[in-house]
Order: sequence, then structure tokens, then C-alpha cells
Amino acid sequence: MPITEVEKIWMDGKLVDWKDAQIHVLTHGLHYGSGVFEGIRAYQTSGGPAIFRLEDHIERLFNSAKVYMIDIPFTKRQLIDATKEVVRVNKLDSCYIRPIVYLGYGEMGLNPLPCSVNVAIAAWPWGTYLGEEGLEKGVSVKISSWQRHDPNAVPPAAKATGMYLNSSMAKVEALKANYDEAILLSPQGYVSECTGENVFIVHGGKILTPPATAGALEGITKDSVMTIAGDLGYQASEANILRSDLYLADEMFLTGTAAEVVPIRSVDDRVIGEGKPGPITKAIQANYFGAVRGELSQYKEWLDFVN
Ligand code: PPE
Repeated sequence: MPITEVEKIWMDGKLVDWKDAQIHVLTHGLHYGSGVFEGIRAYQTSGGPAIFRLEDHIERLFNSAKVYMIDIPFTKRQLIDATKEVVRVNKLDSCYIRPIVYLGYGEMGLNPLPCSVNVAIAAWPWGTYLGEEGLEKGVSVKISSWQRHDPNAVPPAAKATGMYLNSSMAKVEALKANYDEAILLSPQGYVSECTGENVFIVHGGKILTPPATAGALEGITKDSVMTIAGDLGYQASEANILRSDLYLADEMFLTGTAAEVVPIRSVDDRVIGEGKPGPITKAIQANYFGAVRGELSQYKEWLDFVN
């Protein structure tokens, strides 16, 4: 999806012009995928733009960095304030925000420990990741021939840049075969997640999603959706899910900051339910959008107002 340029990007403590936010070609992160990042969204609310679960995203960024022994040279508070500043100075209301921590220029080789650590935060207006039609009518997915990482190969708890080669291959395979998205299985054969989203099924009124042990990222949208589902009176829990459980689900959807809450209408050409968004999916989707847009007072603590 194309990026819409705005004015400023925050780089290592300073706001720089968009076109000046450049790095050297020998940057470590470019060669070895040595970086961790976040995807965050801000939404327009009646109180002005609000960033959804900002503290939780920054917390996860620091956790990702810890896994890779990357020392972020800023405090959580500094990055929270910087994220708000980026949205504010670019006069954005709803936008996507991309903080990235990466190993910088000056050292080459696989030992990351002597490398400099750089931090950047960019934001731009970005439509929903899988398209408006997908959001409304649902998307088609394919089980990928690519497997999700083994936790002892690439830890799924850390949102690291390098791990996305796996997602990209699964995405390309799905698109080339005319599906919208892919679902990857864990090395043990359980359902893990989509290329950049967590996955949920609804079966007999119960809502299930794979655990981190199946290679799923600890999604913040996933966590929000589980809370919302509980508040709506549904039982939502983590469980190992088989490929055939997907085929036989009554409803299915995926969740992610970029994608938001998107119904799934088919898996490997098996139609899910009636092939259109089911009632539980629709209720959760509506409440998620209500929450991020500040329309539901019970979720106000998830919002960080920019002004
Ligand atoms: N799994 C993966 C692999 C993943 O990348 C994401 C977010 C999620 C689950 C959902 O996590 P959360 O956003 O906290 O609910 N993917 C981000 C990057 C997407 C991209 O294509 O880049 C995102 O949604 O911002």
C-alpha cells in the first residue's frame, strides 16, 4: 500500500523533514534485519485525534528490543511523547504510526552488540490494510505452504523486522494464487496467525484464537477483541486450533492494527458459515471501531489524546 508523505519524521530525538529521513546503505538493520518495530493507529474522536493503546505498543517495542538485547537509548515516556508529537506536528487525525528501532551504521558482521541503536517514528494517513471491501464483506485466505517460525528459531514474542521475510513469502504465495491473505501453521501443525494479523474462529458461540506457543504475536488488537468479546457476553480464549477447525468454523476473522477487524469468508476455498460476516464478527467489529473512535466510554482508557 502506498505511503502518503507528510511533513516530519522523528529521528533520534529530532523532527526532520520527510525527505531528509535517510539512512546509510551499510546500516546493520538493512543487512541482517536487526530491528524491532510497532504499528500503531490514531483515530479521529470527538476529543481530537487519539492514539489507540499507545503505552501498550511502546511496552511491546521495549519487550521486542529486550529479546534481541537491543538497548533503546530513550525512555518509554520519551517515545510515548515523541509518538504524540509526530501525530500533532503533521496535523494528522486518523493515521498509521510506525516506530522503528534499528541497529545503525558503523559496524558490520553478525555480532550486534557493538552497533549503534537508532530510533525513528513516522506517521501517515493509511486506509485499512486489506481494503474497504474486505472489511465489509470478508476476505479469502489460504493456508500457506510456508510455516510460521519455530519459537526457538525466531521468537514470536518479538516484533522484529527480519522475521517478516517469512510473512512476505506467505503473502506473495497467497496473492499469486488469488487469495487475499495467508494463514501460517506452526512447526507442530497448529494454526498460528496470518502474515500480519492474528486469527480468530467462532465455533458453537465460543471464540478461539491461537496462543503464543503456536507462534502468534501477542497482538494488541487481539487482546482488545478478547476484552470486547467478553464484555459482549462471549467466551473468548486461547487454544490450539487445527486446520480443519478453520474449515468447520461458524465464523472467522483476523485482527491487527493495520488490518483492524476483518471477516474471513473462505479458507482454502471452503466457505466459512454463510460466506459473509457472521453476527458475532459484526458485533465485535462494530465495538472495536466504537472503541478506537472513542464512542464507547468503557474503553476510554485505551485512548491517548494527542492534544
Ligand atoms: N501478527 C503479526 C505477525 C503482526 O505483524 C501483527 C501486526 C499482528 C499479529 C497483530 O498485532 P497488533 O497490531 O498488535 O494487533 N502487524 C503490524 C504490521 C503490519 C504490516 O504489514 O507491516 C500492524 O498491524 O501494524
